[in-house]
Amino acid sequence: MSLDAKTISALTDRVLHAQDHAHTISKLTDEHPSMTVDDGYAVQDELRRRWIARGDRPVGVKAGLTSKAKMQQMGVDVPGFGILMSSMARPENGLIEMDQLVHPRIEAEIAFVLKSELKGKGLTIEQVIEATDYIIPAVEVIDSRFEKFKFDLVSVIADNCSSSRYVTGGRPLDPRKVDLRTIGVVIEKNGEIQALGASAAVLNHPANAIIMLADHLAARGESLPAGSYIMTGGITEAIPVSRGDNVVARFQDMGSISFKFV
Ligand code: OOG
Ligand code: MG
Repeated sequence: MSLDAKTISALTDRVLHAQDHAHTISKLTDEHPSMTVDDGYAVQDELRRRWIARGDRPVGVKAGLTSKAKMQQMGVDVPGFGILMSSMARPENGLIEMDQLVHPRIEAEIAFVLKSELKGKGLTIEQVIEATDYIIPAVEVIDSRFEKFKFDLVSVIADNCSSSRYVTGGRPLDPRKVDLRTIGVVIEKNGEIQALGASAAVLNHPANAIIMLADHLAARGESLPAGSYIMTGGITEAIPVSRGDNVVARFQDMGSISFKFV
């Protein structure tokens, strides 16, 4: 780490204010070029403390920048991780309020729900599947607090990897009964196809995102407890949305998720 606790706290104030009031800020590395990835996660830790202090509840975690399409779109070639709180969840078929957001984009992702703890470095795909209760479709609404949705790895980590809203839905599946590499997904906006892909786009197998996440947590003395909800990252590039847009994400054999931006 390169920043002291006082600076981490001041940066957390700045990011939290931008998240709460839907405004942009400049990249944190513009002012703190020596800021490290660990400093970025220290800001996330402080965000989580503040959220819990005001009554919010951690639900799980997300991996992001796990597909080539996403890495190329954002110009960052290393995955990052973020915290998912209960206040970020929105119901299927619901409305997402645009005036709480800056410049949102949507991503179709495979989510995992764990039935037992995953802990330690170098887990295998088999161990991840063994610990998984079910997989379920998810659509993440990301919303960078950085101007023009442009950032570097350190800054985006400090902004909790652009986490903003997420919608879970469709039908859960037993991960032992499907090929997790070939789940097809189609994203539609107002009835028109915007992007399509298959789940292997995420690190060849979405369970690899969870292996990387467990590695990251193990290095910090943390783990993924039973019951964790984990989003494994956008399969395709993220799609920008505007007020009035109707979104549908269709997942092969897992149903669809729809909602509207108002
Ligand atoms: C960072 C978050 C990326 C994903 O699924 O790849 C992400 C961003 O692109 O703003 O959530
Ligand atoms: Mg995502």
